[in-house]
Amino acid sequence: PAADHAPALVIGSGYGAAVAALRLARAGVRTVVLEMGRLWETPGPDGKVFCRTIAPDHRSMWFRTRTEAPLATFLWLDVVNRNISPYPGVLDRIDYGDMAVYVGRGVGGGSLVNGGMAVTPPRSYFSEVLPQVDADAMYGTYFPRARSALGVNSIDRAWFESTPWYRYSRVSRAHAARAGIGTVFVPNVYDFDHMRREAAGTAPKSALAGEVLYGNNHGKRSLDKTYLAAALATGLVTVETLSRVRAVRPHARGHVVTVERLDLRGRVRATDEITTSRLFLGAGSLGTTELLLRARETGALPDLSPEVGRGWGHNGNVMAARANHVWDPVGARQSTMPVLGIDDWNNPTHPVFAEVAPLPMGLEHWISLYLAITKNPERGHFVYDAVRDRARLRWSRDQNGPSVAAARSLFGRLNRVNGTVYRHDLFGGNRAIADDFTYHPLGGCVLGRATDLYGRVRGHRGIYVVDGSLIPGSLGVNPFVTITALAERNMERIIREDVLRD
Ligand code: FAE
Repeated sequence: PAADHAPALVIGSGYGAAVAALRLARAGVRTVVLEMGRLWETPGPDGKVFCRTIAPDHRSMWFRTRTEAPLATFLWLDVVNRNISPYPGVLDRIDYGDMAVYVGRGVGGGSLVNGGMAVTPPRSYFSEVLPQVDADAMYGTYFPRARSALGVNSIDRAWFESTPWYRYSRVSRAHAARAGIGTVFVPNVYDFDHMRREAAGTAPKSALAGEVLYGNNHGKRSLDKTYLAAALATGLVTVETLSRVRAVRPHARGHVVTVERLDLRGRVRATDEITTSRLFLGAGSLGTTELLLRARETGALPDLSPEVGRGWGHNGNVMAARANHVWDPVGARQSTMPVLGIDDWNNPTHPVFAEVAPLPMGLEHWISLYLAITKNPERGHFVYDAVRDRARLRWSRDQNGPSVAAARSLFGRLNRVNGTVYRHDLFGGNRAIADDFTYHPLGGCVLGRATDLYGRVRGHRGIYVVDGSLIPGSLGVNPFVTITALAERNMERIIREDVLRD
């Protein structure tokens, strides 16, 4: 049964939301977390919580009859996707026409499905993106705090150099070196000690069993194991699952939210209202932006800034794959947790930071796969579709031009120097570069525009944005460490100035 009043209410349970819940609870504030997805802790009939990436079942995707994996085909055959029965699965794909966005659903948000890469952006680019934020404080205090609470660790270099599970990374490193381009090791939240025990056969396999995207059964320090576990341990936090927030409006006690309680078939079994003095929006770039846009456009929160819905970007995400020579195998065995990035970010015309991504198919395929993060100045915006009561993203395919050009510049160089070619059979449509989806939605309620410099929503007191929608569309690296660190910074201030002052 729902509490009808919560001193603090957090919507969503991803990175920003988890930080908010923990810091509020540590300050002694009773906090309710509303998450539309389920709690992922009960094993299914196969004894596992999550299904396998290459054999997806109902647990894989959010209310679908067929999976929609980012790599749809192999040798032009649709061998990857499966028919499934609709269920609140852990991965969602939101289609906006020219751009599709993958997000996590469940207690832990994106941390349940992502690749765990825990990258701190280069300070110079962070300052370019968020010049209003004190970089000394971020790099001295909040990034270290976030990395520590997230359980970030690094792969043992000697093991990396010798294990068959990272041959694919070493191959890409050698190819980049031949083109005169450097690589960097990237930390991860996957427990590398566990991974080594997987390799030794003394621990149950997860990263070494192809698990990623639809959840990891072992090894990964997702938020339910870190921030959210610590928040629940205070005894002051309640998480209500299958609870989707639809609307927010003002109320004598602050604000009231309308929550739809879902059943496992996606039907709304009840609609409740909860009032709160402090409302923290952590529903992610798409979720938070949609809630505020709907509230402004329906007149529920009329004084919200015109900036709500603006400044969205996909962090310049594009994917590409190269076909290597038969004498240069990448390995049938591949760990799903990326540990290497090709770092061409200082390239004056085409900056790229390309994660060397795994393609664990259990057989040798000679493919090098990359998730390239590029510097794309284009921004999209959201409009409210009153008929369907949802936000629509305005983003056209040609806005990917700078990203595709940058990726082509980097991978073209790698291909020329190594005598290799693109693979055209992986993304559908016979394309070498996949530019129609992203894993890194950012912006929509940008810090200092739709909110003040700490995420307080402009126009309505007592509403705060804590997630990736604060970041203006581009970060240059994988975003969750920055989302977490920024939430730490903002929550510290909000608790001191707003919450404890009551
Ligand atoms: P997020 O984690 O998306 O959490 C939002 C939560 O709110 C979700 O649990 C939603 O279900 C919930 N929600 C949304 N709307 C509502 C509503 N109306 N009512 C109730 N609940 C709602 O937000 N980033 C990295 O840094 N490194 C990586 O290696 C990496 N790999 C990725 C791989 C994949 C496949 C994907 C999809 C993403 C990856 N990312 C990675 C991105 C990262 O997961 C993402 O930036 C963060 O999860 C965003 O955090 P937020 O707190 O903004």
